[in-house]
Parts: sequence; structure tokens; C-alpha cells
Amino acid sequence: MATTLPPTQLTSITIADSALTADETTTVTLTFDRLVRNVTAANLEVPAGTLLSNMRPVENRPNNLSRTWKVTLTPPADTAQTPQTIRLKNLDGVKDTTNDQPVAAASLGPCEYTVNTQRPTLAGATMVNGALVLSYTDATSLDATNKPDAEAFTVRGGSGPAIIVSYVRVDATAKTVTLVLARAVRHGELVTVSYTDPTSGNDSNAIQNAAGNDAASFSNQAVTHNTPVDTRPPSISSLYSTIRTDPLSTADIGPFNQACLRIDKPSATVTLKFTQPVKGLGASNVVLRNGVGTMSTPTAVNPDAGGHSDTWTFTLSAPAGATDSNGSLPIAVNLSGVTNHDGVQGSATEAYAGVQYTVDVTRPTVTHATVTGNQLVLTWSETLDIRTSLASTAFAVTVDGTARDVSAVAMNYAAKTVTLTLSSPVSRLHEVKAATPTPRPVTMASASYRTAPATTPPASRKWR
Ligand SMILES: [Ca+2]
Ligand SMILES: [Ca+2]
Ligand SMILES: [Ca+2]
Repeated sequence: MATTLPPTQLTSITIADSALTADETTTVTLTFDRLVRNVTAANLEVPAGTLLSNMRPVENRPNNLSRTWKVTLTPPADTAQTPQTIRLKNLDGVKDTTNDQPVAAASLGPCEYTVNTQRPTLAGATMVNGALVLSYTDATSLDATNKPDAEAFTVRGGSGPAIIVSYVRVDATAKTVTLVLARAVRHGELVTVSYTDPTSGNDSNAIQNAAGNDAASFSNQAVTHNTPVDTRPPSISSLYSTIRTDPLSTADIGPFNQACLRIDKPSATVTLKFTQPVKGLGASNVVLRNGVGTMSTPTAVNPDAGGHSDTWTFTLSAPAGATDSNGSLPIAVNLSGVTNHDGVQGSATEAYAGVQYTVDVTRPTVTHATVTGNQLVLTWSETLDIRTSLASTAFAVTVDGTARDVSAVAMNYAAKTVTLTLSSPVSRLHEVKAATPTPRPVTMASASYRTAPATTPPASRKWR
């Protein structure tokens, strides 16, 4: 007597990926306890909009017989996360090797999975407290951890280059993406923002929801803002105004320090910093209050398309003649005609710009010279700079037209004297001449001095 086998059974329905997001498909596997054929997608019941495709036998046997069958599942697009179920609808048309229709195993349960294929949708763009806020709608929340790069955004203002996005912040629950901008948006300025999803696929750094679904790219979204007129009149930010006598130096002198215009450094760069970008600063706005020296027309540093800059410079030059200043010279500014982005004008009243300078373009001269024995004492018109050092070879001494060596040099800075020790004493009734360099005069102690090997017309003194 032949043994009767129990019917062939479908023992399980499993899904490879039980959390489906946008751009994802997965594989559903049907497992029978014996070889079967003719399994089709119609044997399964799936949620509306779900696509089953390419049902195929896994085993490579004659007559398409296989214990295991796979089918590709594509979830519907734009569906918020809800529990989903795949069930066996029936086993109509399925045959085992004895041409019988299999049955579902008693243990066969539904196969559950979740779907979130909804992408965050841009709802609007608004300036809030100076930052650009993109608002999104989404059934869940945004991903605040895996943010898009700042470079993914392009923000354009009314004119000039794109406004740099310096930082991106995502608020998961508020579903906002906040762009911190490198410059303020101005009253009445037309502002647009664009966003570029890194790739058409699923990216880890993108505007995305908690499921990871990337938001779409968008272009030239208008940004709503009611930025008021900037009523602050332009003013000098004296804390940052500087003056620099050495154009090659990176060290500014000032603020509240002073530069010295000298014979070897007869000009200085003056930098005026404003509390906001301005335009319209001309030569008439800057006043050398004591009228000593000349200045170039101020120019804007890195102005924007409208010519506004918060930094302006000009060159200050010593007067042409040998005219020293008497004390510190302030630089003053009036801001008549100097306007901010919204056309608000600065004060026409002259105000201290925060920098000052001195001028010393007079060389010290020898006023008299005396010789006693081998000591030749030269006396200068000004106090000498303590930092000056002079070699004995800097001096040329003749006695009755014959060179006399100088063996030592001693300076007395406060007494304004230089004493030369001659190689031998000078007796009476000889004519002594000394050719001298020019030691630097002492000026305000703000600048450094080079000891250039100056040569000057000889200081000639007759000793009788
Ligand atoms: Ca997944
Ligand atoms: Ca993407
Ligand atoms: Ca993603």
C-alpha cells in the first residue's frame, strides 16, 4: 500500500528589507516544502500601489520547478510611514510535481514591513532674524544630524556675487533648514535661494527626513523678508582705524598710536574702518586737521557691486618742504555724502578718526665743532637717536688737508654730541675739517629707525 504524502505547503513569506524608503525596492521570498511551479505575483496580496515584478524560481530545474521563489517589490511613491502587510491571496495555478495545488502551512503568517517614501516638501523661504529659513512639510521629522553642505545652497541678493552661506542648521521637529548668511540682507533686496541635492539617488548629506528620503532640488525660490531700512548713519569705527608707515609691514600702528612721517618713510597708509559698508567717501571727507602733509583720494577696499565697503584707505604723505609738525596731528572725518546701503547719510560734523601722526623731515645738522688735543667734539642741532650707531670710518677728518684717522666714536645722545678720538693730537693754528654722516634725530618713539649710512655735505669748522 502506497503511503499518502501530505499536501505540498507554502511555509513562509519573507521580505529582505522591512523598512523601505524612497529609491528602495526589495525582494519577497516564498518558500515551499517541495518543488512547485507556476507561482505568480497574483498569488500574493499587497497594499494598493505596491508593485510586484519578476517572480522567478530560485532553483535552476527543468519545468521551472523550485522550492524557493522570489519577487521584486516596489513600494508606492510619496507614502508616509504606515505598517504594511503582504499576505498569501491564494495558490491558484500553482502545481507541485504531482500536479496538485499546494496549501498554506498552518504556521504561515503575514509578512509585515514599513514604508516611508515621502520626501520633505519645501513650503517656503523666509528671512528670520537675519537668517534664511527654509520650511518643510513632512509626515515625520527632518534629519538634523546628516545635514547638507553649505555649498549645496546658492543665495542671491539684489546685486553682486552670491551671498555666502556660512552655516547650515536643521531643526528636526520644526522641519526647518536655517542658512546663516555671511552678509545681511538689505531692505527691498530681491533674495532667492536654490538647493541642489548632491545626486539623484539617496544621499547621506542632504535635506532629508528621518527616513533618509532626500528632498528635491529647487531653483531660485523667492525669499520673503521685510528687512527694514538700515537707519543707522555711517560712522567711523575708530577701534579699527589704523595707520602704517611701512607699506611692507603687516603691523598696523594704532589705533590711538601715532606714526611718524620721516625722510626715509615719507608716507603712510591710513585705513579707515566704518561700522557698516559705505560709499561716497571722497578727499573732501578726510581732513588733516592741522593741514600738515597731503593725502590721496580714499579708495574702497574690496567694494561690493554698489561700491560699498566698510574699509577705505588713503596714502598720507609728508609735506614737500622740510616742515616738521609740532606735536601729534589728528586725522578727522566728516561723513557728508557718505551713505550706507539704504542711502542713509553720515554726519557732516567733523569727528576724530582715531589715528594721528607726526612729521619729522628735518635732518640734524652740525652746529659747531671743537678740537682739544685728539678729541674732536661735534655738536648737532637736535637730540640724537639713542639707537644710532656710527662707525669711525663714517667720519673723514683732515688736518690742513691731510687725512687724520678717527680711532673711536662716542655719542652723547642727550648732549647732542659726537666725540671723535683722532689718531694724534691737533696743535694750534691748523685747519680741521670733518665730513660727517647724519645721525637720526630723536622723534616720537613710535617708529623704528634704520641706521642708513648717510653721507652729507661736510661740516667744516675752523679751529684757531
Ligand atoms: Ca531600507
Ligand atoms: Ca539625493
Ligand atoms: Ca538620504
